[in-house]
Amino acid sequence: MEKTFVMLKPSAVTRGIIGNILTRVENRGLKIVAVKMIQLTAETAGKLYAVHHGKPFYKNLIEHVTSAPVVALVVEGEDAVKIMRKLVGNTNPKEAEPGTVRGDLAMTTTKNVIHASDSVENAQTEINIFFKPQEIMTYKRADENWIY
Ligand code: FUP
Repeated sequence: MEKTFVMLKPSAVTRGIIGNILTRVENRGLKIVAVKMIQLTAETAGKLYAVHHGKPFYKNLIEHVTSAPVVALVVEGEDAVKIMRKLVGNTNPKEAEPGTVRGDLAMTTTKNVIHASDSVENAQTEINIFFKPQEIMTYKRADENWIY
């Protein structure tokens, strides 16, 4: 089983679409093993988006993700990183396929409502930024034998 880091951005929290997005994750068969709502500081946002530091959109991005609370999650499943990325869709919602979170629920790249790690290595780094090991749960979904 693989773990990935997912974050519902202020554009999701303030629009009241947390449930809509989490339902998609759960319905797919992925398991939510950690969840918390937090107000990001510029420092934590800077750690998550370190690779983008200095890019033209960086300031807007940090401003957006610190503008209201976010919901941070650890999501587990077979190939969880790849599956979450497909579920999330293209970075630019205007290019994202219908059926994806961004393709159904967003209009602009800055306010594209969700983040999901792009590799297993980055997933581990990002999980460590937001969660202590004891905050990540282990349990069996009742429908696990029917998912796999
Ligand atoms: P993604 O992995 O799809 O979230 O996309 P990136 O890691 O490339 O970008 C991270 C975030 O930076 C995006 F979610 C939104 C922001 N961004 C922009 O605002 N403009 C861009 O051109 C690229 C990214």
